[in-house]
Amino acid sequence: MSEPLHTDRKIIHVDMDAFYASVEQRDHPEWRGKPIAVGGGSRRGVITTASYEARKFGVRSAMPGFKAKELCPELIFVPIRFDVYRQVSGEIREIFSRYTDLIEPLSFDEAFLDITENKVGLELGMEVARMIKNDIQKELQLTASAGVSYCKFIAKIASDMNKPDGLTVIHPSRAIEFLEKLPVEKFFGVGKVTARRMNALGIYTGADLKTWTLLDLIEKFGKTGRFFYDIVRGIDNRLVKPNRMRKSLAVERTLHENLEDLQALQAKLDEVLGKLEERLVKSQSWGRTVTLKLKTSAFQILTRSHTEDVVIRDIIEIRRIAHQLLEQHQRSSVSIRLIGDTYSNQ
Ligand code: TTP
Ligand code: MG
Repeated sequence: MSEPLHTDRKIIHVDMDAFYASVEQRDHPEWRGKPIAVGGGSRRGVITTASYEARKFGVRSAMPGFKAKELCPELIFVPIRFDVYRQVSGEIREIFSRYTDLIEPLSFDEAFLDITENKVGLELGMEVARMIKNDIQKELQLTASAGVSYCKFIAKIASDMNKPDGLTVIHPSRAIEFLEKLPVEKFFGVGKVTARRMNALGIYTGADLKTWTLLDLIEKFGKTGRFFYDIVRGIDNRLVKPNRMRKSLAVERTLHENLEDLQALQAKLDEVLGKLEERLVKSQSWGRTVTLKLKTSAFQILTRSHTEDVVIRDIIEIRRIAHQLLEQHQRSSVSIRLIGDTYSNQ
């Protein structure tokens, strides 16, 4: 049933350390070595990220500014400068392009690189990663962490393992053991809600996931179940797709007959969400907004959106929001001929 392991590729995942905060400390020497938070200075704002000095106090991305200040009274709030981060992101990409053209950016500060064949003719992925990190350090005065493995999933987890300034290689021969030990929270799409559900089922690590059949995983976790099934077995054949930074994922479906019954529409929404999850698992890109789209039998297009301040990183949470939007809307029992769902906005 499962596909063979393809372990002959070399993939690097690069992720900048405390990206916005590091750029601010680089450009403002007076903030170096100090706890800073980017954004969150307004009364109700949340912070985008914090310097490592601030993280020692427990300050984190997505935390309300007032709470961060409670944890770290010395905290300096600095304004967000998206234009500068976008510019630096371009400079980082230029460095990547010296080594390969197979670059898939996931956000301003992270990208996958396929360096199986690389422009500098190096054999070891680790050597290429080290050179990239060096270039970034020397030319941009910033640090990056890199993960190297034979597939995207493991490379991405590896880049997060020894932050900041980390370089972690997971050789294919160690992959299975590594995945078995991995806590479920590290798997794609598993946020707090899904982790709680898994824990309740006795699933805490990759090894626990592995004892489940494909059918049971699909039944409990939808399309993402198949991803879990494959990934704990080290199977991830997704290619590095150049220049494909996704802004949104959208799926919609025209119904065979107009529907106004909530339950019937919920079933259709589940189909749409299943398809969306399938694509989400492939792209593994995050968003903060879930949008429900409906077309009425009178061809009127209606959208209902919900945006969170922080990225929604949980598949069950995305489902819950979409269903809530539908329930709210269908209180007025409109006759519907098309239903769709979009997940967007990093
Ligand atoms: P991350 O790579 O998640 O975080 P980071 O680079 O700040 O820190 P780390 O060393 O752990 O990688 O995100 C990259 C940037 O995206 C981050 O600097 C700020 C922004 N961001 C938000 O705006 N909101 C968020 O919720 C998160 C997590 C990040
Ligand atoms: Mg980062």
